[in-house]
Amino acid sequence: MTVRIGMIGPGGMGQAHIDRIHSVIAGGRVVAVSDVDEVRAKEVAGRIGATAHPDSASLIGSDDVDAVMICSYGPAHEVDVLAAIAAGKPVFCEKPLTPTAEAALRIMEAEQAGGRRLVTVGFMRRFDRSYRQMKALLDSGELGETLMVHCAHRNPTVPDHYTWDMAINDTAIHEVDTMRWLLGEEFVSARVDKPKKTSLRFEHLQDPLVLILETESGVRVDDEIFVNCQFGYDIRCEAVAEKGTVSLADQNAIEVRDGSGHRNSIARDHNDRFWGAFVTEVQEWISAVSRGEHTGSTSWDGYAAACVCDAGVKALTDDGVVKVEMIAKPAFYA
Ligand code: ISE
Repeated sequence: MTVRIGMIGPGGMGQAHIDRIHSVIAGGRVVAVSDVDEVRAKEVAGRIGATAHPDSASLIGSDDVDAVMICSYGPAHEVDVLAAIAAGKPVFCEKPLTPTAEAALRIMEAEQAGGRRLVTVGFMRRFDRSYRQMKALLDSGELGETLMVHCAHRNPTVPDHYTWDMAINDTAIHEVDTMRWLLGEEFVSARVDKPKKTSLRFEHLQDPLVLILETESGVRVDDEIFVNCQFGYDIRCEAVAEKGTVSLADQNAIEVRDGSGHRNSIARDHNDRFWGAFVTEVQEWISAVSRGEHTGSTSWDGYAAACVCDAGVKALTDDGVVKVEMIAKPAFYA
């Protein structure tokens, strides 16, 4: 069976997913698109032989669409995720599921009322080979208990529409989810350290910043967020355990040795660095949809990440440690 996918918001991320689905991923085809920019929807639809819908509601309701992929702007996600749940269709929603925990809670309530897990959140790092190897080692217990994790998330730059809070709820949210998954526990508090700011980009951003999180058992995670670092897309992670450490290695495929020295390349963006993770993530989602199953992160993961980000955003404006407020995990997501 070919899963007929309706894509909402085929911007950069959406078009990268379309390319993957139509080239290396099996079992799915994007048959419908919609976008707030109708010209773009028609252009993308024309290029891939899909139908352009005038709006997301008509795409979700279409009998030709089996499953929905949402790649639009974060604040637009809630209404479309709720519509997909109401239509009983599996929905893959790019992160953040919603920019606030309150909105994610409404999604969880609707999904539970429908009685079926339909929502998958696009937290692709869980599918990255290196993070998976790191998790397998930590879970084996060989290094003892994990005590601390040092992360860095550096972007060469960010677009003009990037607002001050996005450092937490659009960028650090990746580490928030990946660390919840890696450590298998929830965060209880957040604090933000604000170092000297780079002069090379927007005045309205605290860039860089360091988000410091603590888990239920006391593991401390620090996450350097530097979204205008200029030089490349640089993702680092080192877990410190009782008997050793484990880190992500450099992700370069080749090393060059010549008259200028010995060097390797640095990824330019997330599609470059996490290409393999995106392919595995979307392939697993399409395969699960065709079997009538659910895979990947749930609405609970989207909600839990939003709760931590809400605390992080508060810690960015107020000083000091902010408690993470979260409901108890519903049995539906156990
Ligand atoms: C962007 O939305 C992403 O998801 C990227 O992975 C992240 O590095 C970037 O900071 C975000 O703005």
